Amino acid sequence: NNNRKIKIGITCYPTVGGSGVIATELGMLLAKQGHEIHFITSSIPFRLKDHYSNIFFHEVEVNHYPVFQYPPYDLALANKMAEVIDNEKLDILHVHYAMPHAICAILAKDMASRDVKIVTTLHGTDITVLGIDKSLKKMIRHGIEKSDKVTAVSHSLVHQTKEMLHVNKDIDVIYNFVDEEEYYVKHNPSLKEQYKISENEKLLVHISNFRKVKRVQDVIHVFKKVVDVIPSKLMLIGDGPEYSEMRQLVKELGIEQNVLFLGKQKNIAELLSLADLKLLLSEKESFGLVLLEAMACGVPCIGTNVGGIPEVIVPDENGFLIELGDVERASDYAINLLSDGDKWGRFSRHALKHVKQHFHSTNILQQYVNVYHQALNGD
Ligand code: GMT
Repeated sequence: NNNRKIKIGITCYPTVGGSGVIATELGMLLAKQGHEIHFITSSIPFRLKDHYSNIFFHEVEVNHYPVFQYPPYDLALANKMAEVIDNEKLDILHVHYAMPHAICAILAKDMASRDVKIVTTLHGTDITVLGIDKSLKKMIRHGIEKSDKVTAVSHSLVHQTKEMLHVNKDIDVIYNFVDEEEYYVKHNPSLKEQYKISENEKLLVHISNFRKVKRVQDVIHVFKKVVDVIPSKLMLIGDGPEYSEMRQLVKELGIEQNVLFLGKQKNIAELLSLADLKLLLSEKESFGLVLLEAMACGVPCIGTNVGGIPEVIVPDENGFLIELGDVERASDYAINLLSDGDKWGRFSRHALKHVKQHFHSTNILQQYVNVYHQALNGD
């Protein structure tokens, strides 16, 4: 019966990051449809808002014993999962990341007395980073093969997973989505004033966790070329390992007055709505959720022709693709678009339409529910 309400356990890394966002948003959408959601995580997912009587949170507590060199998070998680499976009579355990979460789920299923079905969603980092690590390859493959259903956030990630790990498992592509109630064009002119962005200036934006793979330095170099020609500002949102280096680079390039480092921020939609262009120039990116967030706020994007980015950006329609590191071309595209108001308007409208057509939360939610039913029916 495909209308029955399902009891779903969800495990993700609940801190900032695309996979945590998707897992949490999905949990909330499922709850709105009447399914019962049990988050099993180390802390309350950061995007979790409001109160729902059918969303529960089970905290994984990791004790630090002097005998162990490392706190056994994975085992504590598996134990908690097994408890929740039995106590709450879960039908599905939906884990985000094969490593370690699918492995924990398999162990939990072994320990529990109910035949819970495991659905694993691959987001990239575990495959493209950990998959290279020989000591983990076998385990990631095991996590995928022993899951009842596996999904990935882009076709590119499916290819990469199959190539790197030699798995035969069917992997369904289910794209990411944004919460339409949160991400839409939000006008707040006073914000521009607060950030001292004047009316004649264009605003470029980049959002990431400032890991090396995000190549924030390329974003800054592109901006340097743009600001030489067009009055503009660059807003950098997020924080991470490369943050200080990037501040230094901005100083060296003499563009401190034009680059705003905001650190981590909430209400991203309001900030995105101020922007004229979004840059994501990563060397690895299995999807690029921030691109969707930008497009949902009517912002055209320039991205690298890497991973899943070409599945999100349609070149010459809602943005442009460049080869990795091609700062020259990216700045040419940026200057061209920012100096042609009509073209920019077309791109912006296409961006809004594109998100609605291909990444609408209602569609994506239905695809996940179908996968749950397939898992339950043994398809
Ligand atoms: O990109 C990150 O550093 C965070 C990472 C995560 O695990 O949250 O993001 C991955 O999952 C997102 C949601 O599916 C995708 O939008 C990102 O492209 C993906 N990151 C990488 O592949 C590097």
